[in-house]
Amino acid sequence: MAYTVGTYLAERFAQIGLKHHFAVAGDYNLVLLDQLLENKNCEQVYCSNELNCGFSAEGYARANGAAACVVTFSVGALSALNAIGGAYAENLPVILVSGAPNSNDHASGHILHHTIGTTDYGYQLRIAKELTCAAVSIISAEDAPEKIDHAIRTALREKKPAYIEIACNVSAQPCRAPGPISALLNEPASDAATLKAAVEAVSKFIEGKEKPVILIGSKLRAAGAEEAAIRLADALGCCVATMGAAKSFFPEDHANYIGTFWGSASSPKVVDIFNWADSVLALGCIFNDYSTEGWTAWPRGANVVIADKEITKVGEQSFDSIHLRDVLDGVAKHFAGKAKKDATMVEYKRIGGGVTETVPENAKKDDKLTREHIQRSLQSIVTPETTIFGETGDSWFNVSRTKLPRGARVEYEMQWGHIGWSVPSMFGYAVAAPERRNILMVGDGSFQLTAQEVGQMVRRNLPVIIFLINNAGYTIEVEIHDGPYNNIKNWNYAGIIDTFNAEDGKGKGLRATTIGELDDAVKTALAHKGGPVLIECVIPRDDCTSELISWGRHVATANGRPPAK
Ligand code: TPU
Ligand code: MG
Repeated sequence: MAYTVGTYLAERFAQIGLKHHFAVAGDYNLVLLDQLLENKNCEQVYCSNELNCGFSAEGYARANGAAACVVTFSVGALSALNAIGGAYAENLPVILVSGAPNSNDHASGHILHHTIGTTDYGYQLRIAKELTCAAVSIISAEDAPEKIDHAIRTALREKKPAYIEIACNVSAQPCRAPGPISALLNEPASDAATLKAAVEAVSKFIEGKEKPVILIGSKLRAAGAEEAAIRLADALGCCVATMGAAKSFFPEDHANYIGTFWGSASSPKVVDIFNWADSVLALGCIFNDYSTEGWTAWPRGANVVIADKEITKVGEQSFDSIHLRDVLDGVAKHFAGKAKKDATMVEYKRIGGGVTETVPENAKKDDKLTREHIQRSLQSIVTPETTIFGETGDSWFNVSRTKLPRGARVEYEMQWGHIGWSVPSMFGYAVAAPERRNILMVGDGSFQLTAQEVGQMVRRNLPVIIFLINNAGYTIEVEIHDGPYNNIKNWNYAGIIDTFNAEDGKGKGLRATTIGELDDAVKTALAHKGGPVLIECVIPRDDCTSELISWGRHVATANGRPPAK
């Protein structure tokens, strides 16, 4: 079989397990898109714009482990690069492919359309280099295989995005055939001597402590260490909490799980236990201003072990080139059969942790809808097959409060925090995993950025349930710092689905202003076959979680620190 640069790329996509790639057409990538269409194992999925295309791929990578998106030069790619920055922040291997100027036009002095009107076409590659772990430009078929392989291999190893641009006249050029895919998937093993030293150091650290706790961070999945973290928790028997962004990265029904650690937004009793503990094992954690609640809830210092994807830091020592899962398994093995380090768990129970108070709701059908009732409704439909996407805003905290059975997943984008991320990312996730009960919780302000991708859910008949919280503005910003810029134009959100449906769509838009209307809407959504159901939930602007209010105050204080003298 004769390969071209484009069919080579498609073959590599299929080999790494991509059943789909996302695309927006433009004349710099049309021939490339033709080449990609030749491969029947990797379907082309279209998006409404390139920002959404990047986020769709980002969401696909959350479900599938990796993803790709294909856009046109500059006008497309510069929009997609925002989502690629997000994939970098969120540790997701997304391959951004951009069509590029004809190879004869590079360094020719010609001025081309879709460019900034100068004659240097290297700017996009230079920008991409800052936002990816590998960025290559292909202007001849001769070296296309090694450049494509380098970009994909690096992305998969580092769990970061990569960038490939292909001159528009090169994508259909004959190209050598791809070799075995193992060359791209093989990961170097942990350095044996370093691993042994790290396991000894961490084990000795824990032996010297009475009251350790485990804190799970959002890099745990990228490190491939979710299962190993469970084995460590089983071996130690201590309390385990997840950071805000890492919800569902540790099973919530595990006997040692105590909830979210997030300053004043923590689950009940979690801060008490962290204050009482004498040490923290921080696994794949990201400590930023938001996750530490304005630097006030930040475990650090000599009593904290920082264990990341490939580096573990204990006291004065640092160990590199070792996989986190190997470190955790080594430490778990060390403690197997020994007395449990479960003092924090005993204390947690002693102070009444883990006792869930179910406060009965005494609302009536005709009562005005409340945030609380929306959260209860969400909780009532979470199954082990459910994935919830929680957008920036009070959706973070509503989703955070939701209890998850084993198997249920939550997706957040807290490091990048781009409002509007969740709509296209949920679309991409649902393309990869349509069999799951996919639920999106998104605020009105966020929705206005990327609403178009609901149209793509309609186009592909994807059964996504969308809770659209219409609270008349940017409530999260109101809690941090208010002003007229936090007001938004109201939309008929439920009505928008008719626009997306046009003559052939099967989406449904519903509006709930009372408790009874929401209950009916949720029933309708569960019974709906094919296509998304958007439930516009109308609540007052100030009806938000207490977590948002207290967290917002801390963040405002951190933002407002005067410049150091
Ligand atoms: O629950 P609620 O009302 O806070 O959510 P909603 O309505 O989605 O409002 C979100 C408000 C918000 C803004 C404007 N959250 N963060 N921002 C700042 C921001 C601006 N632009 C982007 C791309 N991302 C942001 N996070
Ligand atoms: Mg809002």
